[in-house]
Amino acid sequence: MSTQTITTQPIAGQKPGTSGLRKKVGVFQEPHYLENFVQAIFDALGDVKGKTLALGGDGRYHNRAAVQIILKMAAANGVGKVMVGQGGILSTPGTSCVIRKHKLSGGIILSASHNPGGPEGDFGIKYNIDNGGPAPEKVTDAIYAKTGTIQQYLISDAPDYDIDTIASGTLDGMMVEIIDPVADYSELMQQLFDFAAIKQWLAAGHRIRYDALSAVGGPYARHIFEDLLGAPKGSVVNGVPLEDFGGHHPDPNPVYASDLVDHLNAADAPDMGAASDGDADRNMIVGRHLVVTPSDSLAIIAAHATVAPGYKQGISGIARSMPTSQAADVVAKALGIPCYETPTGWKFFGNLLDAGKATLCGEESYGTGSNHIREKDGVWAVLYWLNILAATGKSVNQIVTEHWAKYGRHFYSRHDYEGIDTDAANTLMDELRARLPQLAGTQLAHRKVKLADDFAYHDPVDGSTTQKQGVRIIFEDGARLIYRLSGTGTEGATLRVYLESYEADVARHATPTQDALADLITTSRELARISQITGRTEPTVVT
Ligand code: VG1
Ligand code: CO
Repeated sequence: MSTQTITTQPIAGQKPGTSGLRKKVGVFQEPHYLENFVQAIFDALGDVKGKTLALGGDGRYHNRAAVQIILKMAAANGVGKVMVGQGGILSTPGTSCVIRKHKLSGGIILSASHNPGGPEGDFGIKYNIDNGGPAPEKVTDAIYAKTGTIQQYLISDAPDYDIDTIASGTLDGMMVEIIDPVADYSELMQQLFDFAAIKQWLAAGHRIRYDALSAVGGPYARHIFEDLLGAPKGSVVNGVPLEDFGGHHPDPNPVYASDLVDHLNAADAPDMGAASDGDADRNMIVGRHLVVTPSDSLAIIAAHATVAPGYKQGISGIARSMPTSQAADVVAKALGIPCYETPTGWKFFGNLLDAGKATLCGEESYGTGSNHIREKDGVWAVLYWLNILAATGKSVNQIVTEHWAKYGRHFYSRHDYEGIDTDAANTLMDELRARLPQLAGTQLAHRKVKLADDFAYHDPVDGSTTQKQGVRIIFEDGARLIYRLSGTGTEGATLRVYLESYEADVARHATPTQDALADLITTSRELARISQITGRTEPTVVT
């Protein structure tokens, strides 16, 4: 066995987006494509000699092949040891947990998260640093810079390594440990939540339905909810990770997880429904005839935080991404703790969590998490909700409606215009930005604009600044209209329009969301001239 030095040249477009590099599987299978990016990671990190890394992915098509390539490249680059999830399986939160628990230098996660999989689907790769969290921008920028100058990569000519047997061994001199992907994670969950109370709640006849959408959340959910907590077998559905996710679009929202929503609307509905995405960092919580918005979920968890043993001392602060509704801000104010507003993407929470400024974090895109790891965490969120239900004896609907009655309701919706022409999307954003200076003080429908800007974030911990993170129009009554382009798609551009309005009056809390937001929706389309510029009169996905 020996190290091969392979001559290569830069490949355009290897810039990581909101969460790693995502492309069509076919692109990742092109000669040198994956290898160039992996070598760029090692080069950007500097000295990887003797370091220990975690490696795994969401099990999608090309996961196993990519694990073999990365193992051989790691060996050739002098990495000391790699801990690999059995079968190449590790969820994103699972990897974060392994990195932190074993004090690793970092990890490589193979996932395009909520994007569809299979030979025609998407593949992705991201690097996490030693705190267990996504590489911050200075690291992803350094990796991208290396992809622009790469001339060669190193790879061992060793045969494929057996990644299916839990054991330790070596690959061309590098130590390899194949680990149970679920063990460390489920141990951490048992420290954080009141498993005895949840067990009792389930034993009393309450039922859950967890739809893993044939993605990586399945093995975690089956072990935790069925084996440890005693939910009847079959409570977790689509629990086996499949290379094409069984045709599911592994994005836990009411559109792509409509089957789960239908079950919760049925006569014999379980007490709670839940789903997670491709890499199990997202979650959706569903009550009977009610889908909890992720923004509300963050606020509700914050308001009930101390029911869980791991958080009984209280929370130091909350952080939410800018487009996430202000429901959490209201709870933070009531608790007398700060609420931070960050750009979209979990990497911006890392510093706040490391510094102890925030305990809970959330994004409107079905992402919730805490300082227990440095990623959002689907199964964790579901356990938190179960802990709340078990501790209060209330239903999901009761918890939500009582929360609105106490704090007011933030009506919230996201309208996605997917697969639009990239030039048209850029034109739309540029036009909007150009008009921002004139918008403040003007009237749009019956609302007056209080502030109109392009969100810039100043990290209070490391002092870095991130510009152009989304156009926001904030109205005097607290309503908000936000526009940004997705950084995770692989086809054309996706325009995301985020709509939010506040309603204090309980009598109006039962209004259907799209009705409550109707005037804001009209304003959002007219202001940005969406149909004129993109040719679309309706969004592709409304959540
Ligand atoms: C989307 C979400 C964002 C999330 C990101 C990664 O990004 O909006 O909130 O952090 O996906 O989630 P964008 O740039 O497409 O809006 V995951 O679960 O796909 O890693
Ligand atoms: Co994800």
